[in-house]
Amino acid sequence: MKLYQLNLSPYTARVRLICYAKNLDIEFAEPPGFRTDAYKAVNPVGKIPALELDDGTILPESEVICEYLEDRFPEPPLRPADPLAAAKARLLARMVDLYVVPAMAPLFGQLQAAEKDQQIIADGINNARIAFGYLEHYIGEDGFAAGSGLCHADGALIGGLFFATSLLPLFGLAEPLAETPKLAAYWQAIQKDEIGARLIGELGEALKAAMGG
Ligand SMILES: N[C@@H](CCC(=O)N[C@@H](CS)C(=O)NCC(=O)O)C(=O)O
Repeated sequence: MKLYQLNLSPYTARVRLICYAKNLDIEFAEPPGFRTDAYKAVNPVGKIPALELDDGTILPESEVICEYLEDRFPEPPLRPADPLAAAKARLLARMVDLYVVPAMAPLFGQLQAAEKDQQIIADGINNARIAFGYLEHYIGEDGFAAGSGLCHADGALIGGLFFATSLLPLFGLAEPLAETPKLAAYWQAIQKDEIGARLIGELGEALKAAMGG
C-alpha cells in the first residue's frame, strides 16, 4: 500500500499515527502536486492524504482511511472498545474537522499578506476559541483523547492543536488554550506520548521548512 501524504498536513498526521501505532508496512509518497491532472488521475479529489491499496483502489479522506486501516489491522486497537468512549473519539475528530480547522484556515492566507485583514484575524481567533470550547467539553482526562490509551482521535487532535498553538500566537493569541484547562492538560500530556511526540516533531520540522527555516 502507498500513502500519498506530506508531513505538514494535519490530516495526514492522523493517518501516520495509525501507521506508527500498528507498525504498518505502508510506503509514504509525495503527491504530484495538489489537484493536478497527474494526481487527479490517481485520486479524483486531488487532496492528501490518499491511500492506494494493492489492487489499485484509492481511498481519500483521512477519517475513512483511518477506519479502513482499523478494520483491516485491528491490533493494537485504536478505536476505544467502550461505546461511549468510541463515540467521544469520533466526536472529537469530527469537531476538529468541522470547527477547529475551518476556524483557523483563513489565517494561513494572512501569514504572508502584505496588509493584514484585521476582521479575518479577529474572526479566526474568535471561532477557534469557540471550537476549543467544544473540545473542552469532551476531551479525555487521562492524557488521551478518549479512553485510557492512544486512539484515532489523538491523531486528529494533534494535527489541530499543533496548528492552533503554532499559528494563533503569531496573531496575538499568546496562549490559545488558556481558557480550556482540560484541553491544555491534554496537549501537555500527549506531547509526552512516544507517538504523539513523533508526530508533533514531524509537523514542527515540516512547518519550519515551509517557513524557510
Ligand atoms: N477532508 C479531507 C481534507 C484533506 C485536505 O484538505 N488536505 C489538504 C492538505 S492539509 C490538501 O490536500 N489541500 C490541497 C488542496 O485543497 O488543494 C481529509 O480529511 O482528508
